[in-house]
Amino acid sequence: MELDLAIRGGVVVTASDTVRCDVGIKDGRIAVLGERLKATREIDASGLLVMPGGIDSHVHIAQPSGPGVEMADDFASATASAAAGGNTMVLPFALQARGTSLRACVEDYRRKAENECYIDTAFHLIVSDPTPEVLGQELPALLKDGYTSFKVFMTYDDLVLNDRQLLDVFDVARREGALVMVHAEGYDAIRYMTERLEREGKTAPYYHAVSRPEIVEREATHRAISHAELVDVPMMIVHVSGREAMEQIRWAQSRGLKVYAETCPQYITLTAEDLQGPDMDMSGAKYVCSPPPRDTASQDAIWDGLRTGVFQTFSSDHCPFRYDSPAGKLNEKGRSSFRWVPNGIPGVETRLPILFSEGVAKGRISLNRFVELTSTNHAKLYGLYPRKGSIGIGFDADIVLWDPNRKETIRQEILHHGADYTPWEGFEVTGWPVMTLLRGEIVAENGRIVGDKGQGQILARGFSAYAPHPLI
Ligand code: DUC
Ligand code: ZN
Ligand code: ZN
Repeated sequence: MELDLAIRGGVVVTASDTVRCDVGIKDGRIAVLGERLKATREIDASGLLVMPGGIDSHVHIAQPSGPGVEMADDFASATASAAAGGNTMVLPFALQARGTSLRACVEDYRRKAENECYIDTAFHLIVSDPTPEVLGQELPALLKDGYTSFKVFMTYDDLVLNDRQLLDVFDVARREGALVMVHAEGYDAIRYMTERLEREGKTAPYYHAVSRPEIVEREATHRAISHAELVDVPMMIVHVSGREAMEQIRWAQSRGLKVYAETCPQYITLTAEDLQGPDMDMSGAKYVCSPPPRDTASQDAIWDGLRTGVFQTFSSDHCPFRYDSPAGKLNEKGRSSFRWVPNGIPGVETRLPILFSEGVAKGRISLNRFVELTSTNHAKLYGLYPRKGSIGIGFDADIVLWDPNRKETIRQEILHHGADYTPWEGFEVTGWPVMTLLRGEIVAENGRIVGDKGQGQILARGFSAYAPHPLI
């Protein structure tokens, strides 16, 4: 067979193996793993790791975020940023605004993404208005069209579902074989805390963290687990921030429940103190995200969960807003109270370097676990396996070449996102992506985007390997 491309001399790392071999690519897919492969084009990967491209299964792109507030990324800038950070696929959300059709929302997001993406994309849904029409017709039809996972919220005025609605949505997921993702923070407890803090004049960004303590996340996590157990449906708890919620998940897993969990870079590197800024000032808004980062003991707990298998995925929860902008963190109302500071931080480009550096380079997790947490499990959980998520015959040639020894300092000026800051300014890492290939074509090389907008496809997904369809 004449190969189109051979990646030669690197060390191939998958979730299970670490092997020195060449990778032969034909028609955008991996065709051969072998020694001394020849091809029309060759890439010298000596000294580099050859890993499946990162899959970030939790990002927000161009999502409406309240009156006058705008996300800092469109699909072009978000996917360029992701590619520069070693990713070959992202899974953003198509959010249903209340009172609107889920199908119309999805079509709207697709139009925004069409011909704009540098890497592959597939949408999760967000269900905010589970009407009989949505539950009975729209959701089942969309699941059949390849939108096989959806997120529900237990907080936020415009998104929160009550317990009965959660049960009804879980029931559709069970019947249809979808994977349901849950934002587990309790709405009423947060409202109570927010109003109490505001009454006391505690309105600085730091109080965002005080308004949603671990108890609030633990309670909602337990409630979501109980509902999922009652309905008998698999569930993914996203963006787990610390020990308390994690202990609920570990307990559920130890009882054999199909409860999966995700954590994010902010929960191993940031703390609530970051929200204080140098002087309890507005700069703390740069770190406002939900759930908020906790403390160093929580970080240790999260590492324990990453090591021991409580967590299946490590995602960025990229949710970018500009800091110094009336449409971002410093919007007029945001200056008056933490309640109005948009929740979310940028991170799609820095996810892999942070986990590699803090995890692999510091000896906390193995290389194979790194691949599993950043790529393979995302593909398996969200119905993309065995097309994505590993280096093996027949997989898409979505590959990152990684220099495990390169030292970098994360700085806003080297990143490609649309935000005007990074929460990790000055953070030093060991290990950096040097080349990202999508279906065998180079998209990013040494921090330069060399691919084309539209090179990425919008993919339909199969059912999750972790949420088997009841009829299979
Ligand atoms: N939940 C997310 O998943 N991302 C940003 C904000 C939020 O509440
Ligand atoms: Zn969320
Ligand atoms: Zn999110």
